[in-house]
Order: sequence, then C-alpha cells, then structure tokens
Amino acid sequence: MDQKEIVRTSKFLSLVLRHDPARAGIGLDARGWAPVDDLLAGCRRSGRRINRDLLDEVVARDGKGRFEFSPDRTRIRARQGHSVPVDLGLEPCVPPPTLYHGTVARFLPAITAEGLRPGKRHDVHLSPDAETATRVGARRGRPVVLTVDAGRMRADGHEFRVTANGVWLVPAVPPAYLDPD
Ligand code: HQG
Repeated sequence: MDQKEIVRTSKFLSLVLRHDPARAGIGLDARGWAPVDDLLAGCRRSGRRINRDLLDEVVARDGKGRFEFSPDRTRIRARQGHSVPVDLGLEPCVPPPTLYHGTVARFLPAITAEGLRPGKRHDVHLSPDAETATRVGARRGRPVVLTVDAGRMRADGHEFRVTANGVWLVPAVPPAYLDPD
C-alpha cells in the first residue's frame, strides 16, 4: 500500500475521530469509539475512498499508532489528541521520574508564566524521551525541549495517564515542575 495514501488517510481519520466526526456524518460514543461500518459508510458519503483493507493498514502502520480497534475489531477510536468531549477511560498510573515536552521559543514566555496548558486538546501531551519531544516541537519550528519533573508532580497529587502508544497525558503542568532540557 502507498505510504502517501496511508498518511493522507491517517490525517483525515485524525480529523474525524478527534475533532470533527460530523465531517463523516458519524458520532463518537462516550469513550471515543465509532462503529467501523458507520465510519466507512460516512467516508464514502463524504467522497473519501477508504475500504476496510486500507483502514486496517492505517491502524497497523500509522507512524505513531494513533488509532486502535476494539478487541472484536468492529469499532475504532483515536488513542489521544481529541478536542471533542470524550473520556478515554484511561486509569491514572505512575509516570517515569522525568517526562519531556517539545515546543518552540515563541511560547516560552507564556509557558514560563502559566505552565503548560492543553490548548484545544483535553490534556497536555508529554513524551517519554527527549528525541520524541524534539520531533513534536519541530512541527512548529526550531524545537525547544522542556523537562517535566513528573515524579514530583505525581507525589504532589497530579494524575498522569498513558495511552497505548506511549503518549503521557496530564491536565496541566504548573511552571514549578518545568525546566529547559
Ligand atoms: C504550547 C501531535 C502558550 C505547546 C504531536 C504546543 C503530539 C503553550 C502548543 C501531539 C502553553 C499546543 C500534541 C502556554 C502549551 N502558553 N503555549 N501556557 N502551554 N503551549 O498541538 O504538544 O500528530 O495541542 O507547547 O506529536 O504540540 O496529532 O500540542 O506547542 O504528540 O498525533 O501550545 O500532537 O501528535 O499544541 O502536540 P498541540 P503538542 P499527532
């Protein structure tokens, strides 16, 4: 399967399954799931040719594992990054002592003053290693990597969750837990 088609389809599915399910004429349930048949039918109606084989390829080969099927493979959801209100049902868990956040210099004054805020998404996204955070920051320009004292945050009562593809989620990071890498 053509890698470009996979990336294009992944982008469209991210839009539908994170931000705008109406784009494919579907809804998501409270946990963010959509029936695969409805999704494929909705994509067809909106002029996107996505068949089950292509969908399987995207879920299996997406570079960041952005999507997952339910165990019976009849439903699909995005693993993180939603702006529509869903509760992914992830349990709080113990983070590694240090996590990383990739950003760019122009955001640093605001981040230093108010900490990391989730923006349009539900949570701030943190990476388990500086390399991944560098890639996240590089989407916006020359990357700046901040370290997050996740161990101390958790000890102070902040709840962390992790998605099946290794993205750490936290509602916010106050400035006291942040340092330049
Ligand atoms: C910044 C991609 C001003 C923050 C990536 C970031 C990731 C602040 C931007 C995932 C701020 C939000 C998430 C504050 C944070 N003042 N700016 N107080 N606090 N920011 O896209 O972390 O391809 O919502 O530094 O790989 O960049 O979509 O978050 O630059 O995993 O799967 O505000 O998105 O994954 O931007 O990226 P985003 P993010 P996908």
